Amino acid sequence: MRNFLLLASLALLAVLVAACAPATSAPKTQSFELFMGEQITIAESETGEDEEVGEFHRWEPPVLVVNKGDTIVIHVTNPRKNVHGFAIPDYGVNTGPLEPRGGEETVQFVADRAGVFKFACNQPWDGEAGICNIDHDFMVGYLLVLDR
Ligand SMILES: [Cu+2]
Repeated sequence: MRNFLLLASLALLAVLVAACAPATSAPKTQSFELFMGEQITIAESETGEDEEVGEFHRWEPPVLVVNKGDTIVIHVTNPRKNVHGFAIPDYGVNTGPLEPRGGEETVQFVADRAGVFKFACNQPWDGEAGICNIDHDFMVGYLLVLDR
């Protein structure tokens, strides 16, 4: 009886370990909706009134997590008033310029290398031309490609 309980316990433990182990599923297609977000910052002025002191931009969502081997489809939109663009240089992904107020592009690629890959705006700031914004260098995010 004692041996039976021991074997039953070991079998249960094996089932639990298998259930908790990371899934090794087949590569799949993962789709994302990404856009250039904007946050307006308000602060109290010297007169005590609230005033806008800045606008900050970043990609939303700022982090994408996928598995190595997955096909990644990213639909990128630009709802902002200036031109922006999306690029993942390490993967050779680049939308080119996205027109203000609704420019969009879809990129697709296979995440064939694991690691952390930065994505960014590909349109350097030019205030007079209405391209990007002064906080261009902060318009970054990260693609995390998990090894299987
Ligand atoms: Cu930009």
